[in-house]
Amino acid sequence: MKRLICCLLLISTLSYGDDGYRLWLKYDLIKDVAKREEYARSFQFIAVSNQSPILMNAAQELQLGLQGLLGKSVPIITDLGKRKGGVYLNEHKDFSNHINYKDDGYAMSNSDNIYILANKGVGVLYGTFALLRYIQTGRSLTSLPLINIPKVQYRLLNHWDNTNGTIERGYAGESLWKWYELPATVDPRYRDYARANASLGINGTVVNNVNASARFLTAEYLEKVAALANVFRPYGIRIYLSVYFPAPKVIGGLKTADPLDPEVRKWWADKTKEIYKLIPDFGGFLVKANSEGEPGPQDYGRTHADGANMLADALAPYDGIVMWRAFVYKADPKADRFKAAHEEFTPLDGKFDKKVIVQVKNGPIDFQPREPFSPLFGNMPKTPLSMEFQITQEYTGFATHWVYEAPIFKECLDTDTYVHGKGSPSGGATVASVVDGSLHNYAMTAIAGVANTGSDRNWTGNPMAQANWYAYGRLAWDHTLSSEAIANEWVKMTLTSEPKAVKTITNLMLKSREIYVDYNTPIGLSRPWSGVHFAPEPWQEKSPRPDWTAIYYHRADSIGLGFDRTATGSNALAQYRPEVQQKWNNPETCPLPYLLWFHHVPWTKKLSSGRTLWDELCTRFYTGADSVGWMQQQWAQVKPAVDPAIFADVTGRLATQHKEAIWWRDSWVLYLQTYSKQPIPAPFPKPERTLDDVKRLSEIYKLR
Ligand code: BDP
Repeated sequence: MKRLICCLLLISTLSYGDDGYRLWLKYDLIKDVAKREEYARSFQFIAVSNQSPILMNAAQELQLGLQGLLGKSVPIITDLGKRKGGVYLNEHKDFSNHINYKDDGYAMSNSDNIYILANKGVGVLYGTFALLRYIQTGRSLTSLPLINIPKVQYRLLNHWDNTNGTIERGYAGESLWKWYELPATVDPRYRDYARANASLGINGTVVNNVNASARFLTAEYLEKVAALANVFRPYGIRIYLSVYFPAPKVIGGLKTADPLDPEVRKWWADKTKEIYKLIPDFGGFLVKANSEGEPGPQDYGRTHADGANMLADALAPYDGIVMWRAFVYKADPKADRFKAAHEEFTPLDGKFDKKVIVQVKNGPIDFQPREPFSPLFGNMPKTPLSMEFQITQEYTGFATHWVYEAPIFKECLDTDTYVHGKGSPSGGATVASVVDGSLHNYAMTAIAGVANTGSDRNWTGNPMAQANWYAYGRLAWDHTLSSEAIANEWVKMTLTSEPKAVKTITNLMLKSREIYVDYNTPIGLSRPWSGVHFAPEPWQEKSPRPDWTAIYYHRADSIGLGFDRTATGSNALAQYRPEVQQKWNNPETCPLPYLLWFHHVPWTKKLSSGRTLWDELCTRFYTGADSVGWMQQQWAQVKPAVDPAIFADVTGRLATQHKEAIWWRDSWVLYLQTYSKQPIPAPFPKPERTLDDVKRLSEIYKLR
């Protein structure tokens, strides 16, 4: 009896909160009865124009959503007849006069029925998710968007996943792909992954790491990849593979991987044929070559274009593309890594096959918390360029720190490259206009995000990082959406619809990136030094390569701080248009967020803020770390409005973030002080620990 009471007590105290698995596709019952009834009147049935797998997926998703949101079971019917008061999911190629076929668009209208029209089934699927989003965010169905077309054609996730289940720079568990079980066992989770991506309009996924294993091109692994492709296909998602350039040697037994060697070319052509036999809608290849020790065409005296064009030739009979990465730099102590991609790629403009797109990271270095845009954008008019963003938080605090990334993506996309010069009538040539092809009339357009998903039950480790996957996908579809609108939408769909809490959380999200930059890399500092990229190590000076040390980037000395990239230094600024150079060239007028990216500034120099460099740095480090305390207080206020499990999870992560923000602050301040020789300005207290203390702390993360 006593044992029974104990058991009952235990059960009653266990509360199972939201585990985050459903992401933004939660479909919980709308609490407002009147609103529910109003919506319900529009959903007497779901009619489909055909029963293709993709249309049936759309219909079933809508059925699932309506069941949850409205508590109403809505039948799926295959003949609309003269029925009214329902939804008609209509795929019809004749709409091509109105909706761009190539671009997966859809149209919606609400009259006697709600109509979702598209040329392709996938367009209907996207429209269906948009309709659900309308309901999830409590919007009226009378003003559905008439036509909605994605601005970019290929919208991809890049997974940096390895054969052994690890993920390069992944912080949410193991890989989603269970290679050892595939193809016989197909985890139902793959379908939920596809649903989530389709809900955003993501239409492609590269399943393996850019530091690729040749294993993926073996017959054994291609079968596994094909099993995944089968799950993704009815959600409009094509599969792509990262390839290891010397694969013809490693698994083909050839003596060379020279892209101009006929046998090598034949090997790739045969391999590609084999792939398309298994995966008829295979998307193509992603390649990291001659970068960070990865082999490539330059090993044979050939160019990036020679390598890319060879793969394009192999893909010629099929509807596939080559995404060739521009992330390259060499271990040259005299060079500025900033300049490498521009130097290697601009001479090749116009030399790439029409099936090749060059994939460029948003900044010239490497996914820093804040970077200027890559000078390649705007300087390759004859070569389609695609954007590579990093969603996984390699440099923005792993799965612990709360950093909403939409402002990082937007900042880059909205920057003017000044290709048209100043005050041009076309109103500026933004990075987005390069990426969406409108600036140079690119024949194809693409955008990629390095995924932050993993095997953690909630997909992204930190529940708040789901918003980054979401924001990337929404911006890949439409880069004109604002960070705020996307955050607001995501919060309502994922966390709460209580207006005050929505406002508080949206505000937190919008401020989170700037707060992170302040305590991590303010005023244009960067930190791509080698290692796991977790612990602060601004003192790191030993490495096999100079550009894999910290001192290479910040250049602290007794005079000042920052990398001189003007004509007196590396002159990287010359890679930008004159108008951009003008903005950043003069340390007096260079905006503070970019100052140390381009200038070596004396410690005592007065900045536009009215403070000296040293005082400004300290102010940023201290207010940044303090602001995490503010984030904690703000988050505490939304407790009644969000799920208890998610609330507790984020509360814990914020506590760690606060501790680590102070650690970053102390590390930078104590280290830089050895050069500046300046006191910590009032009113900030001196760090409670010494430089040796913080160094010891960072060493812990290197222990085996
Ligand atoms: C860097 C990562 C490294 C990647 C590389 C890349 O530290 O793990 O392999 O980028 O993008 O940011 O290839």
